[in-house]
Amino acid sequence: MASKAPQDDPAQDAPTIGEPERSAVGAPAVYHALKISNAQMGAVRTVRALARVNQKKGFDCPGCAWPDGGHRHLAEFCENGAKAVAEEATVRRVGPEFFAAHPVAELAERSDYWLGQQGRLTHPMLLDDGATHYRPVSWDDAFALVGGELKRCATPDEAVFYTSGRTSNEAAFLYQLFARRLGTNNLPDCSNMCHESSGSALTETIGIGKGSVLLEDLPKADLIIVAGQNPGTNHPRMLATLEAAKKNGARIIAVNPLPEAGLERFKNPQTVHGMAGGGTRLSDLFLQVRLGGDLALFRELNRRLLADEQQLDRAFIEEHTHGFEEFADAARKTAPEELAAAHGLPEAQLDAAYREVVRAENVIVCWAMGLTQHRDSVPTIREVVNFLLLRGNIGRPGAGVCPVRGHSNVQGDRTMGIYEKPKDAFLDALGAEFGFEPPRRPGHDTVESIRAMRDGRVRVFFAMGGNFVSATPDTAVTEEAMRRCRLTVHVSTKLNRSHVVTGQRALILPTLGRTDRDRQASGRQFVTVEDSMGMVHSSRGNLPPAGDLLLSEIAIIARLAVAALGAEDAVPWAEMAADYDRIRDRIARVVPGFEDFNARVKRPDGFALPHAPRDSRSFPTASGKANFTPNELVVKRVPEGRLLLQTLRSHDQYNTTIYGLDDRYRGIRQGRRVVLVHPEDAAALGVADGEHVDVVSEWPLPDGTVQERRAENFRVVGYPTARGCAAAYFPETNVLVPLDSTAETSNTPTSKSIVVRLVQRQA
Ligand SMILES: Nc1nc2c(c(=O)[nH]1)N[C@H]1C(S)=C(S)[C@@H](COP(=O)(O)OP(=O)(O)OC[C@H]3O[C@@H](n4cnc5c(=O)[nH]c(N)nc54)[C@H](O)[C@@H]3O)O[C@H]1N2
Ligand SMILES: Nc1nc2c(c(=O)[nH]1)N[C@H]1C(S)=C(S)[C@@H](COP(=O)(O)OP(=O)(O)OC[C@H]3O[C@@H](n4cnc5c(=O)[nH]c(N)nc54)[C@H](O)[C@@H]3O)O[C@H]1N2
Ligand SMILES: [Mo]
Repeated sequence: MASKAPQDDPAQDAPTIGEPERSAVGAPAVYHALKISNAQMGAVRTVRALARVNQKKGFDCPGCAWPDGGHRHLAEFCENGAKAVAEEATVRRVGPEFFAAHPVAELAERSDYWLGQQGRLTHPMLLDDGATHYRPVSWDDAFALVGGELKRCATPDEAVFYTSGRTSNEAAFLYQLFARRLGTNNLPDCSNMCHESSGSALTETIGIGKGSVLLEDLPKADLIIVAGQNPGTNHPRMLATLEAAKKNGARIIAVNPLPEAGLERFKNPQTVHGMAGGGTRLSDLFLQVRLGGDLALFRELNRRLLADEQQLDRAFIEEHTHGFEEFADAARKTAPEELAAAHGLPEAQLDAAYREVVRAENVIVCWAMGLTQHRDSVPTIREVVNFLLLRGNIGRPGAGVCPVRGHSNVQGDRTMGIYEKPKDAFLDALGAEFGFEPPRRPGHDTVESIRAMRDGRVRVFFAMGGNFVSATPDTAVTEEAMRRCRLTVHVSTKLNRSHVVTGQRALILPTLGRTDRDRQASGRQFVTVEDSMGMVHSSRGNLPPAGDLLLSEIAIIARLAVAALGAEDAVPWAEMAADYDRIRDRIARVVPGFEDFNARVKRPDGFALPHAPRDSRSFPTASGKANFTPNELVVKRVPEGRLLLQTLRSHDQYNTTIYGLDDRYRGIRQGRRVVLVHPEDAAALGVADGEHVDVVSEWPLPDGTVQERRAENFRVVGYPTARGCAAAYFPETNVLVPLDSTAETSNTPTSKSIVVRLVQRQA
């Protein structure tokens, strides 16, 4: 299967390579952000928009899910948050003239970068059966069309309803209600490709799939381990928190195959010292682990702790945990040599890491995609929990699990019921509130949805945000799956690839973003979001909407529901859409922790959702205690002449949204088709820095044959990554990830461990 990657940006093929940087943020970062913002918004709008990011009366930053802590002051924005705002608040527009000028076949040849640069969507657009161009359509006709197609489905399970993680709590609640009112739990979301492994592992071990620390815990920690995360690019505001923790005496260990600049040193743009001086050194120890080696690393630490009885918190283990003996047996039995084959770390570094662990009273482990997107991600995160439980590091100040979420409301969407496997208690409450019997059959997650579309079992694909075609694995298979649908519908702010790889008919429904003012029948509205630490607060857009025709996500769902279910439906859709307080009244009665929602969310800093392990060291698991788990270690064997490839983000992108072509901290400019390889691996493979290669992934099939996938024309960059491990950007490399290559239990695509070989291109 050859990838036909859009090659319309000549710059994409001409990367220039310099030295990677040794620190993150500081003056150049602010300058870079303002440059992008001014180009997109103009100076006046830039100041107006950025002045309201994360302010008490402003909007929640559409960047990441890191909390903002309440002490927000005017100049506090981060570079990548500013880019996210500029991308949405741009003054460029994509209207009917644009679609008249560009046939869909031409747009399909464009890159996500080009498509995103065109501006905000302004009109509902329809691509009719056999048509070459999108044409404008009225909202009423659009809703009638979707309603009609949904009625044509033989069962409600022939439709899927995808969500990306920017959707507000109120819109998410209404959206899942609509899907379930129709009769399906087919609610895949971006979380299936993101922190699903964290949710699976944490639910099983501590009884709740969310992190157990609050922002105020980080400065109280003695040791913070940051594993599989690149906060300098993806959660820049976290660096200020780490800096504060450091000032309070915390030690930091970075666990990563790449030496990421943001984890080395931080120059805080908000302080004189940060702007002018050398900044703060962050990591005290850098463990350059192999891809997928974290289970082995934490197992090694656990083995050492178990051999050192005085290091264990016996009182906590006795009172609060279950399964200790079985876990301890398994851990004691694993041979250090076997572990070393997986993590690849020298003995001296393991000794240093162990010393940091035992001298710390309170330990927090933070992680992101480096831990969640491997085949053994769930056992890996369970092993992290074992590590914390051994010393009682859950449920006390300054300690705990800290999965760092991606999209700004991805955690809230799940809390609101965007989940293909809802709990009975949630469905019971939802059904009782609205007087109907919700479906109980589990629905499709993201990977299952693709299979179902591919096999003709799903005929209508509906997306609330996101860019399904570019975010999912196995691009060729996913594109074919989309094409097999009768109707594909996208509620979107910006043009992307999912709009141009379509079903028989396709709709683009333009919507308000975070920054846009939202006015409904009862007046000006606000929405709410939940950050990575379970804090709920309001978000209020302040810019004039990108066009007169835009509807809010909530209005779109409500009007669609009336078209599909009839005006007599038992759910008062129109009333809820007219005044979002009425949606919050319902959420308050259905979702635990949201009692008195409307009153509490008006507090300036919002409120914290309950978290039993954090609040009271009680663990709502099957055993009623925190569960130790005996995890099997499977060392990933990479055949001779092959590398393990991770697919990751550059500094100038937000998932599939490409802001620019630089990855400044890694020293790469004006190009994205690069593959980072250790110089000695490159030499051993007979390829040279600067040479162009095809990256070919190899996936063994049950019948003994090997399936190949190819991503063409990548420049080899010699880079100090861990030996045997390569790195390249997604979405260009999604073609390489086989649909069936997913994590155990969580079914997350293995975007961070793909076996590849590099094939030289003929000059
Ligand atoms: N500016 C910006 N911000 C973002 C995003 C964005 O695209 N741009 N995306 C948002 C989203 S949805 C998410 S989920 C987060 C993603 O945030 P991250 O998880 O930081 O994103 P990635 O770029 O995938 O980086 C993965 C990191 O893990 C390391 N890693 C890879 N494999 C392993 C491994 O096996 N072990 C260890 N220990 N480390 C490993 C990589 O070298 C890299 O440093 O960021 C969010 N914030
Ligand atoms: N190979 C590989 N694949 C990956 C990953 C990886 O590391 N490697 N990471 C995975 C991860 S962690 C994630 S979260 C997914 C991301 O998957 P998605 O969430 O599906 O993708 P995004 O690129 O974030 O979606 C961008 C689009 O969302 C729309 N949008 C933006 N804001 C709004 C809004 O307010 N409302 C609406 N309705 N639309 C809006 C815009 O049209 C924009 O084009 O990708 C996954 N895919
Ligand atoms: Mo994500």
